[in-house]
Amino acid sequence: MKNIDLNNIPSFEELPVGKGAPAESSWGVFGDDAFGGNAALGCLNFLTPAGVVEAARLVQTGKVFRLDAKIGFAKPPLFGRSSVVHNVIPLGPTAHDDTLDHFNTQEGSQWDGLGHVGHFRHELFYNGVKVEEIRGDDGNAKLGIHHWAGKFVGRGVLIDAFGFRKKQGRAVNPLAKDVYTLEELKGALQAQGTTLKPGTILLVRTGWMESYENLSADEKSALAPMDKLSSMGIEASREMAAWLWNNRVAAIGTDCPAVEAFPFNFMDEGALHYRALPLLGLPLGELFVLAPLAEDCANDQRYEFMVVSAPLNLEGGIASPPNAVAIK
Ligand code: UVW
Repeated sequence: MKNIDLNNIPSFEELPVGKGAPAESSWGVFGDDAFGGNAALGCLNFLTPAGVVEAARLVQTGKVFRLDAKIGFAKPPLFGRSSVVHNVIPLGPTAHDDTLDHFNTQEGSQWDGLGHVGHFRHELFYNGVKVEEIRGDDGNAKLGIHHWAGKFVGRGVLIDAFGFRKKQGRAVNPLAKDVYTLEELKGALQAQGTTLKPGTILLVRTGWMESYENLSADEKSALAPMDKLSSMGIEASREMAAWLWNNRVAAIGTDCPAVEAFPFNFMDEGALHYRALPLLGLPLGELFVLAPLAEDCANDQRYEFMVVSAPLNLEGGIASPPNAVAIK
């Protein structure tokens, strides 16, 4: 495994560094050999043992906030994904197993892994991994979610973009397509008195989950298909990608369906999904539960905490429920 000097990471403006790597990509920064190496971690390389120790120091009240929703909360799941079926199987008079049928790792709260989305023009995934390597006999060995299974721990920061906009007296409807701009995120951070430090797991509250939870069953069904869904999300610009990279953000998790506003044009190279996953190796988190955490942060004015996320230890996995908690 290549030893990475975190003090010597190129700035966004200096990217790319790898031979033949696409513009605005971090390919090669974390090593070329993704097998068991650092490249499979992408920006999770910004999470270090020293960062974990520092994050643990943020634990002061002992309050724990679960960041993923109950499995099956989205009825039906968004984007036409399959509905999970939970079966309790009697083993004997007083014992049981249980199984989950049709479980899609992105049916609800999720981290998008680096095998989820490749770059449509380059036809390559993060660090130049080919689609055959994701789907073929390799079993997604290079970019599987299993690489993240014991790595996703560090300092978390919440940007309450939803709360910030409401405080300014501005209208906000998270269920309609609209963008939280980079300037807004910076403004919210400043208002909160929080700064980004290298190796931050950044959480951004858009308000989408609470708005969704307030809908009737029929309204939830109506908005679930890909061509019906709309959502607020964060700006998907070069400047946003540069800001995230230059601040050494390790991952970004949000409470909306796509991190960026939806719908977005899948043939637009400027979409955050392309900027983040195949180009920067930045994990994207969606449909997180952030409202209770935001309320607590507003109460004690502390928007930083420890995040512990244990993605499924699934060899070759494409995505995973975050299995995450924030600890304050
Ligand atoms: C979409 O943008 C379709 O979201 P996901 O990352 O869940 O595929």
